[in-house]
Amino acid sequence: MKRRECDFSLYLVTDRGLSRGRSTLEIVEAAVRGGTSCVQLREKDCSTREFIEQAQSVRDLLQALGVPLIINDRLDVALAVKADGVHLGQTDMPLALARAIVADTMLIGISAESLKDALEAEKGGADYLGVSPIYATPTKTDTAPPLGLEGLRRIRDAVNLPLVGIGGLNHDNAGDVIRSGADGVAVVSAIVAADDPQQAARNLRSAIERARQP
Ligand code: TZP
Ligand code: MG
Repeated sequence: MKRRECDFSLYLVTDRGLSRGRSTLEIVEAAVRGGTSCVQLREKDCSTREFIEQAQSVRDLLQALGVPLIINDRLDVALAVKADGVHLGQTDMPLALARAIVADTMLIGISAESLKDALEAEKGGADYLGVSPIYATPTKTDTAPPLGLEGLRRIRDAVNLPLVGIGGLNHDNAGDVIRSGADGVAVVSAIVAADDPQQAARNLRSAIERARQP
């Protein structure tokens, strides 16, 4: 996958703690079959060895399905498994250092929690922004205050990069996020914790496509 070719429409972020006993691989496959276009593997509590093994199996699955894999936080893991990208937050490796390591071989996504973050990330050569959080969410509580749709619109008006909204999104509000200027909708619990992750992804994708109609 070349930089800037990524379809961010429906962006799944994994979370093994919310998967109700189902494997990450199972959730990812169901999500992609339901219309997920991009997957971020997010592992907060496992060893580096386990993270790499998990990333290799998710990468193999996603390659077969033609969907890009982005690794959360860990550039070393992303490089080791030849992922399509890495996603960095405001306290992770600085964008300039990550870009110096990967040059243009890998997508770099940045979490923007404010307009200032967004402008800096664009200037620094990010490939896309996770606009975070749109709404407060129990899935991640150490976040900046929610930006809401108004905050998302302000960022949309100021930057040209692809924007993916995240935080408290589901099939009821996904359309609002697209109509407020996002290129995609990122979710954790709406797919990972759903009774039927494939159907949940399908419902989200339909809401996204409906919101794109003129
Ligand atoms: N970054 C900002 S909010 C969030 C992340 C990883 C969690 C989003 O989870 P959910 O369940 O989709 O609200
Ligand atoms: Mg991070």
